[in-house]
Order: sequence, then C-alpha cells, then structure tokens
Amino acid sequence: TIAPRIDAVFDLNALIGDDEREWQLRARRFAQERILPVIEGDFEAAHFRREFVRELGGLGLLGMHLTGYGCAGAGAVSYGLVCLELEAADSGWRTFVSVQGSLAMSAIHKYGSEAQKQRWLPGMAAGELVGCFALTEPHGGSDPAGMTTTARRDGDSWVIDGAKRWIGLASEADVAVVWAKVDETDAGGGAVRGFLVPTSTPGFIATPIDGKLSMRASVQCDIALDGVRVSDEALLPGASGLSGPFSCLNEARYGIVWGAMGAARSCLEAALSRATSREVFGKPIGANQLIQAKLADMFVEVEKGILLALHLGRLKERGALTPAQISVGKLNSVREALTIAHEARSILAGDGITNAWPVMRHAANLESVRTYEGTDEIHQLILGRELTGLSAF
Ligand code: TGC
Repeated sequence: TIAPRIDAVFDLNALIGDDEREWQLRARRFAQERILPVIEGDFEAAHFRREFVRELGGLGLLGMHLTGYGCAGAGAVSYGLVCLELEAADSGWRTFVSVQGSLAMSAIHKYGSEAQKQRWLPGMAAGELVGCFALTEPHGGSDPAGMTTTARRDGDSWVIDGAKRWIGLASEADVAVVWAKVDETDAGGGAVRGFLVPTSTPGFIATPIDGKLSMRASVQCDIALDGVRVSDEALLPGASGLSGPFSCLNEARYGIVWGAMGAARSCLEAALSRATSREVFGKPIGANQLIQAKLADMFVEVEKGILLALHLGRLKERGALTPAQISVGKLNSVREALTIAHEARSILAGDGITNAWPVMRHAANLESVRTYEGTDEIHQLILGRELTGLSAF
C-alpha cells in the first residue's frame, strides 16, 4: 500500500474516474505482486524477465490507449496512471510498456496499412510479439535528422543499411520499426520513412549493450543493419518525414511525465519510512526540522508533478496536447524525480546506497530516463524556441 499520508493530502482519487482508478490498481497489483519481489535480483543480474510480457498483455496494458486490434482503447489518464504504477516499481518495466505500446505499436497504429495492423497489433497487444523502435543512431540521439541509415529501392524490395543504438528490447523483439532515409529518387524523395522489419530478416543483428549501471532489468541494444532486404509491404505508408517518429516520441514522452512521478513517489515513501522509524539523538530523525523540510519539498514536487501530468492527460484526451506542453512535463517530472531520489538517499544515509532500499536503483534508472526521449537540454531548447520564436538547434 502507498503510505497513507502521501495519498491523503491531495485526494487524487477525487480527480479520476472509477475506470481510471481500476486501471491504476491493476497496474499497482502487478507492480507489487510480480515486479517488486524480483526486481532487486533482476537488476543485480541484469535480467529481463520475458515471461512478464505475456502477463502484461493479459492485463491489457500493452497499447492500452490504442483502439481496435485487441487494444483496450483506454483514456490517456488511465494509461498515465499505469505508467506511474509500473515505474514506481522500476523504470525498466515502464520503459518496456512505452517501447511496445507508445512507440512500436503507435507507429503501426498511426501509419501502418490495414494489413500491417492486422499482422502485428493483436499479437503485440497480447504480449505474444515484442516490438522495438529503431530511431537513435550511434552518433547520438538528439538530432534524428542527421541519421545515416538508408533504404534504397532494389526491384520490388527495399535494402536497408546502417546502424542504430540504445534501442530498447531489440534483441527480444519480433519486429523492429526502423527509420531510414530513402534515396531522393525513391518514394518520399529523400525523406525519413519507417519500415517494419521482422528481426529474423538476414542482416538484422541486435546486440545487448553491456556494462549499464542503469535500467539493468531492461535491455537496450546496438543494431547492425547490413543489407537488410524487405518487401514493399514493410514500408509504413502513412509516415514520410520526421514528424512520423516524432509523433510517436510524443506518446512515449507523455508516459514518462507520469512514470517518473512513480519513481519519485517510491523514493519519498522510502524516505518517509526511514524518517519515522530511525532514531538518532533520542528521537525519530523525522522529528528534526531539516528532515521535515526535505520531506515537505519532495512531497510538494510529487504532488505538483502528478497534478501537471493529470492536466496534460486531460488535454491529451481532448486532442489538445501540444509537443511544447509535453516538454514541460517530461523536463519537470524527470528532473524533480532525480532530485527527490537524491534527497531520499541522503535521508537513508549509508543504507541508502544499498539495495535494501530501492532509491539508488531509481536514481540510476532515472539517469537513463533523463537522457532518452529528449534530454533535459533538448526539452529546454524546445521550450526556449516556443517562448522566443528563435531556434537554438
Ligand atoms: P525538425 O527536424 O526540423 O522537424 C522535422 C519535422 O518534425 C516535426 N516535429 C514534430 N512533429 C510531431 N511532434 C513533435 N514533437 C515534433 N517535433 C518536430 C516538425 O514540425 C517537422 O515537420 P515537417 O512536416 O515540417 O517536416 O525538427 P525540429 O527542428 O522541429 O526539432 C529539433 C528537435 C531537437 C526538437 C528534435 O530533433 C528532437 O526532438 N530531438 C530529440 C529526439 C529524441 O528524443 N531522441 C531520443 C529518442 S529515444 C530513442 O530513440 C530510443 S526509443 C526508446 C527505447 O528504445 O528504449
């Protein structure tokens, strides 16, 4: 259960519907009963627990905000609450749901042909198939316009050459949404286009990246694309240009706005538990003004972050959410969650660096969350451009 004092001050339940609460509790149960008992061991062993994928599918959490093709058609707030509860357990599992539902499935749902949707989406919603989203390249993720992966026409086929990096779940995936620049003379005339590449295609090699000190219960990969030949049916017909992948990033960034607040809430809970149970100088450390000030500041940012996420969710449900608003949320949620994790660690003192508490794991994970889907700096510059009308890119 969530520390009652955290839940009570702002009555979030009063702001959400019964169906939204049901989605939230479904995800919370999975997080608490399935993820939490094993996560410290999985993080330590760098183990991705593949069997959870079908369970998440069975709960309807994969592509839950999409309609048709076995997807639940849930609202944006319901999806956000699910992200919050999963990331309260571990960012790796919220990341999986984001990559599968917000990136890979969204790309197919938004831009795929009817045949592509029928082929991939029901299995992905059920957790029988895994997807990944191959946009970022080894030279860096901030400027996808500079991508060097190409797709050229060869008879009735497309041949894709290049490399991708930091691609979540690529070595687990059945299908990769690969973004590549096509030749000037081909369909789209030099634009970035998306291809649905079965990962069993010769020339597609995904290699998990070793040595990560963050997101260890999740998988991120290098992908080599060496003369990968796919048929015309692999081309996503509805996307031409970077607005295609960027609109999928909007979906994933939206989930992070909520998710990071889940990690932050867990860190606050840990700090609160410690503050009321550990005694120093003859009284609980939480009776000290300095500790209370830290707890109050952490609590203020968790509540502000959740209320902002809820506001953005309601805008999204009305079709009124803009990329700049998503940048406000992504920048704020992750930045504040990291600060909260660091403050919680200080309240836990030496024990805070051990895996007896989840705080260092969350802090380490949040370093990845801060970096992917647009770094802090990218979101600052998106907002700077919004405010000044001047692009710093
Ligand atoms: P520019 O390159 O000029 O714009 C190109 C076109 O895209 C449109 N656009 C958007 N459309 C929808 N939503 C957005 N948020 C959009 N942002 C831009 C834009 O209107 C234009 O359309 P058109 O029709 O005129 O061609 O881009 P820009 O100058 O507007 O933006 C530059 C910048 C820096 C904001 C953009 O490049 C950016 O967002 N960079 C960060 C990219 C990023 O987040 N990369 C990390 C991806 S994470 C990942 O790949 C791993 S997936 C997760 C996992 O596998 O674990």
